[in-house]
This record gives sequence, C-alpha cells and structure tokens, in this order.
Amino acid sequence: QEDWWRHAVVYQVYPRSFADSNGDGYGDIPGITSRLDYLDALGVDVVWLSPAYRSPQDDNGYDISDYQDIDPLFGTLEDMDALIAGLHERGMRLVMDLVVNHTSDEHAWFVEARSSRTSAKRDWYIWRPARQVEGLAPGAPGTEPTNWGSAFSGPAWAWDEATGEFYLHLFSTKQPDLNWENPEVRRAVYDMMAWWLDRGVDGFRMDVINFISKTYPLADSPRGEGQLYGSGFDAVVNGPRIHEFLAEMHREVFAPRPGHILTVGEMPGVSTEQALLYTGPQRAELDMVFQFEHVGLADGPGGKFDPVPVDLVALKTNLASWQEALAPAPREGGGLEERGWNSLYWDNHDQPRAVSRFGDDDPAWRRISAKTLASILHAHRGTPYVYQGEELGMTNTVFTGIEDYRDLESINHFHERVEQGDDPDALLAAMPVNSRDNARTPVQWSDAEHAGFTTGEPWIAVAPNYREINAASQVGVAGSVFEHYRALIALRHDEDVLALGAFRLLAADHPSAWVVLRELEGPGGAEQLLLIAQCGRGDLALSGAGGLWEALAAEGLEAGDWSGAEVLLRAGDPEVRPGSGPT
Ligand code: GLO
Repeated sequence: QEDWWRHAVVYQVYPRSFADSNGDGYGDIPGITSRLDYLDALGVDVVWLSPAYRSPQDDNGYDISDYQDIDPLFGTLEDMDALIAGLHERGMRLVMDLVVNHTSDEHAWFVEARSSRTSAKRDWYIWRPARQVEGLAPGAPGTEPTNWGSAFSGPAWAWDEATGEFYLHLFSTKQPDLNWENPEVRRAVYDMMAWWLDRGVDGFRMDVINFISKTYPLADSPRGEGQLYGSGFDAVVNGPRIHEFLAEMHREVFAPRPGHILTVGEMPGVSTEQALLYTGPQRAELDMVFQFEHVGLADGPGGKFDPVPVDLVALKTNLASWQEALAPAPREGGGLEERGWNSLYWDNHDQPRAVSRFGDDDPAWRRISAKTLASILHAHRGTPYVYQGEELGMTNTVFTGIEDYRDLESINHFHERVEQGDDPDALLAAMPVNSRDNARTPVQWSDAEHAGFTTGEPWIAVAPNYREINAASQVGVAGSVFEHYRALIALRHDEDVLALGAFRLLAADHPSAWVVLRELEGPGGAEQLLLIAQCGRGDLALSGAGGLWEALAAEGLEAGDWSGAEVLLRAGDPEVRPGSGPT
C-alpha cells in the first residue's frame, strides 16, 4: 500500500547513544541489531537511524565525509546490511538520515572544491570573495560576504586561506553548504540516494531540507538587538527553487521505486501553508514534514538558551492548528481527500527530554507525566515519532559544569557568550534546560554500571537516574511507561479512528485538561475516541461549576455526544483503558 505510513509509528535511533557492542563507549550498528527484539516488542514499524555514515564526527555524524560508507565508530557496510535484514525479518523498515544541505569539509567533493578556484567541483559549494572594508585585510573578521551567523555560533562564512575566498556554512565550519543550483550536485545526491534504496533502505529523514534552495543574491539580513549576527534565516529557508528540487528528487529517486518508501523533511521555519505544498499527495514531493512551532514555544527572546516555561493553552492550540490546516477536505463527488500529513513528535536528538520540558520530571510524577504526554501526542492525527528512551520516560540529565557537555552547539554558545562578557554561572544555569546533550545520554537498559549501555567508558555520562528508569524494570511490567507506549502503538495499528479519524480539540482554553475527540465514519456507523488528559498536579475538577463537563457543555457538547466513545486516558488515570465516556 502506497501510504502505509499513515498507520505507522517511527522510532528514532541515535546510534552513538543506543547500545555499544564492543566496549569502546560509543553505540554502534551491531548494538542496534542486538536490540531488535526490544523494538519489535514495542511494536514500532520503522526505525529512523540518525547518521552512521563515515564522518569526522564534528557534529556527531551530521558532517558526512562519505555517504556510501559507514563510520568505523559504528561498524561496516556489512553490519548495516545485517541491520536492514534483521529489521525486514521482523516486518520493520529502515529510514536513513539524509544530510545533503551540507557535507563534511573532509568529503572528497569539498577537498577537490577547495583545491583551487578553477577546480571542477569549485561550484559544488558556495564561495564568495571577501567584502572590501577599509583597513581590513581580506578574510579578516568583518569582511565576510554577508553578516549571517551560523547555527553553531560564529559567522556563517569561513575563510579559505589557500584560494582566498569564503565558503558558506550555515552550521559548523566543518559543514560547508552544497550548491544545489548546480545540477551535478543534485545528480550526485540522487544517485547516492538510489544506491541506498537499492541496498534495501526504505526511505529518508531529510536534515534541514528546506534550506537547500538559497535566495540569491545572498545579502545581509537584519540583526536583532543584542545579536552578534544577522540570522540569514529568511534567505535560506523555503527558497525559490525548493519545490522544483524536491519534485525533481521525487521524480528521479522515489517514483521509480514506489510502495515502500517513507520521506520526511526536517523543516525549521515551515508554515502550515508551505507544509501543504510539501506534503500534498498530488504534488509528489514528500510524505510529511517535521515542524518546530510547538517546541519553539519553549524558547525565550534570546533563543533556545534563554528558555521560558511552556503555556499549556498555547501548546494545545498550536498543535491543533496544524491538525486543522492539514486535515483532509471533502472530495468532489463525496468522501474525503488527504491534502497533507503531520509528523508528531515531542522528542528527538536536538530537543531536551519531553517529560522534563513539557511534563513533570519530579520522581513522584515523572512516570504518569511521561504516559500522559504519550497519550496526548498519540491521540493526534499524523505519524508519531518516538525518540530512543522516550518510551522509558527518560528525563533530562544533570550538568555540573561546561566539561559535562559534548555538543558543539552548547559548547560554542558558552564560549562565545563568555567572550562577549556574559556571566559564566548564569550561562551554565540556563543551558541545562534546552541543551541537545539531554537527548544524547545513553539509553538506560538496566541498573547495571553505565545503565548496561557499554562495558567501557561511555562517551557522555549516563543520566544519574538510570537505576530507577531503565528498560529492564519496564518491559512486560504493567503500568510502566514502556507498556503504555506499546499499548498506544498497538491502538494506532488496530483502530482506524486513531490513525485516520477527524481531529477536534475540545475545551481549548481549559488551563489543565487536554481533551481530544477523534471521529470516523465507518461502514458500521460513526466511531469515536476521546482523550481526556489531566496536565499538572492536583485533581481535575470534572463536575460542578467550573468543572470540565461544564466547559465541554459550553461548547455545545453534551455528555451524550461522546458517551459511546472510547476513553484513552482519564483524569489521574494513567492506563490506556477503553471504557465508556462520562455520564
Ligand atoms: C537539526 C539537525 C541537527 C544537525 C544540523 C546540521 O537541524 O537534526 O542535529 O546538527 O541539522 O546537520
């Protein structure tokens, strides 16, 4: 079936932190293969593997020096074949991370490009001469072609001494941006993608894919107050040729291999209008996109390292606005027609742990909080993504000083701000909340040393709560976070109303209840599924003045409207439990 992914749940593996098979302290591909029965027990349909390609590991593999090889840190191509085979044997699929906005500066293409201004691959990257500034030597800070900052601090341009030009890098200096205007670049990328699909992979998660079409000429962008650089964001996202490039990719790579493929584009700054263009089935670009509005609600005016508490009503209504915008529409002649599709996620390798960010990670509350968040997300329409450890209710970790961090984003930010005169202690107090390293601590398999992740020294410390939160104490244990995820995943497979039913957010303004009604017209009449989630500590008032029933009645919904509905989660009741609605 072409759109099998509408009933699917995806599980993301960040290979260096999943499972270490050889005791070097880094997770690896044989480690993943050794845990396939665990993933099978959870019931997920797809594994999305973060980059395991050959890489200098400047950005933990998002800097690729050979797309058609596996980094020795993670194993070999044969290990990869074994992983694919093991997944396929169990009826699961593998989606690879596709990082083609940029390569590593150690990729053969870039090495050749920087070898001379007349190199045949020079134009595969984005080069510019220095800006002429009175009193400054070309290449000196201040002579960059535009005022843009990189996502990982510092300017977005690096000077190449040998050839006397700058190259663009929206991420680290070791991640030069490819020039997608050049048709040879596109051909090389499509050939590489086809090579993987023909080797057995089932699709791609595409890293910052809406950055590949830049708006030319590249020009300075406005600089916010207190900012060192202009963001350049508007000049690089959703650029003028983006749809042309993605349609071409679809034509060249996906259309000839129909049926099994899943494509998801990671797209910072994507709007609902644009998402319809990217994911509209008739347009043949991508199956779905990752958007960032809901996680962005945790960013303050100074960005992710200036965190603010997330407002529940804002969070509910934001997710609901995506549900509404991408909902199917009536088809001429009857029935409904899909117009786009949502990806659903709380967590990934770039986000802190959801139970710490959106929930309550106090030891007395974190289990029910993790389950409540899971029920909420899985009650939405779209394809849910589970990030490794989320199914165990893993929390943010504890950082004591800058030496505990491993991520270049956090480390560069700290040094840049200290150099600008910010107070180091204040920075260290703010960084733990949203640092990407929270997601990258090893998966907690058991209460053994290093949480059973490795027999060696882990590359990043295990979170201190691994003795209480681990897989060994949850798999097969009633009431655990793991069993809750397993039940939710099974429900999506079994209940069309959960996968495909229309979505309605009820009592949107209620300050502590999250209420979702899903409805589907089936051959046997209307099916309904109701989620009532209590958010926050304390008891949710149901009846009486100011109670939830009153709020729902005020929206014209009487108890009878949902009395036949399945109730996913009731106030204070953590179990997935079909039952009758309120009476
Ligand atoms: C998010 C990516 C992130 C990478 C970046 C550069 O945008 O998932 O982890 O660091 O894109 O490839």
